[in-house]
Amino acid sequence: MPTVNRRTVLQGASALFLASTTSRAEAQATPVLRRSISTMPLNDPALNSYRKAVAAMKALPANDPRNWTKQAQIHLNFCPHGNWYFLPWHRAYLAAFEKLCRQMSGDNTFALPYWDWTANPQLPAAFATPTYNGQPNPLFDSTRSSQTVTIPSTYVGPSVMQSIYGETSFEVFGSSRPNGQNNTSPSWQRVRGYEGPLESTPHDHVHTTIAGNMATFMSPLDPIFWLHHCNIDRVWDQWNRIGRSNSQENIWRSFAFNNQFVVPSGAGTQPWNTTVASVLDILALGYRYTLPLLQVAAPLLVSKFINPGAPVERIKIAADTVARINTVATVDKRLAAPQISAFSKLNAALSSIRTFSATPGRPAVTPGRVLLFLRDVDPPAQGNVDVRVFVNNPDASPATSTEDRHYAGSFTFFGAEHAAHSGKPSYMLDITRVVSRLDLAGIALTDQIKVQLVPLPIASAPGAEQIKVGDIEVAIF
Ligand SMILES: [Cu+2]
Repeated sequence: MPTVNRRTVLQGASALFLASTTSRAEAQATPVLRRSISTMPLNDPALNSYRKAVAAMKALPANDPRNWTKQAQIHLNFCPHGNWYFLPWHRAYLAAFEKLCRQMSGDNTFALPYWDWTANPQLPAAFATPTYNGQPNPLFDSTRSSQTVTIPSTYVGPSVMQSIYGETSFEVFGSSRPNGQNNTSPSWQRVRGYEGPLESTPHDHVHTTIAGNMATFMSPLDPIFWLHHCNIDRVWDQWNRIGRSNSQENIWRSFAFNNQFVVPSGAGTQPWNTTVASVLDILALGYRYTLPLLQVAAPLLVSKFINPGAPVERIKIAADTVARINTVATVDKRLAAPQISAFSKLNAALSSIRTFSATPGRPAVTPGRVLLFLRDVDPPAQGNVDVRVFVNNPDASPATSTEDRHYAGSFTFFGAEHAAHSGKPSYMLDITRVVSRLDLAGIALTDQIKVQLVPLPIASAPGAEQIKVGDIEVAIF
């Protein structure tokens, strides 16, 4: 017979307490399940409700806060990108929108579907046709690069996601604190830090590959926006579920998002103010995701010259010793040409190694990692490029495979036309895996780390000419 101890009794008591409060709180107490759109037939109740809600929001007067364009303007006016508010802000934005969809569709159990572009990289069929059942399809957006657009696996494939799930520091996984942040003033919301791999790779690339509205800060005009961000939110949830921790820092957790969102109230709406800390528990927010999933990658092999716990060393590649990319790295102006002969190549030599001390604005990083920082990147004056990053591959060219053992990742420019964020975009790539791979292959790295940048034109965004990188730094934590 099992021993009834004090703890069991307490658990029983709290379960009873929960049961009684649940019955009072009713529907809100049961989190809705956000499901993958790839499992849904075209007439799935969730898709029917979504179509109904979107059509109703598009039909509302322009001054109604639920009006479709008004909802997109929330993103235009407030969205943080390139800093650690990126994930929690978009989570709150989606949670409020999902509630509005319930009100507008009359479906009280509506849950936003997500688009798992890793498993199903083609734009979901429900969004791709101008009509549905003989009526205009509210989920269609004619501005996309194509209605059969497929996101390349270089940006969203399993190996990209595996290394993202392998990140152990929140500020690498979910982008870093704004440069210099030292308090919770709302003015930090759109100050740039470093974009981490989740934001710069799958997130930005899905936006720019779909193009049209999706490539701008009015991207929520395209109904696929909400399913794309739902998947980003799911990736964050999965990352937490495999035991990774969010930042514990007060300047992150206590940060407030005030006067930005609205939620239903009766037949109308009311403002909804929230904080980062209040959106960390998705069950409390009223939803959950299907259970996982994850094949977690084996722990990263940390190269023998990386000494966890040692003072952080950084290899600063000073701007004056590095050929600035505008002089050596020019993308062919004839972007439509099938052969892109001109490309950028940046061979940056190690110039100095110094002891690094943490300063405000510097991400907190788990020891034993090698990070590459690309600071103050000037986007192309027009159009967009995909910038592939290689380590120690002097032969890198547009033809070099992303399967190449020197390949470290890629980034692009999302919303660069919109100057709302202070500072130029900066990116952060975790090159621990690449460095370990090269080290294991016997390629000496201790005395030189060279970085090659290969910008490639994006077919949907012709016109790009060149980019400039203000500063490159390799830091060993
Ligand atoms: Cu986005």
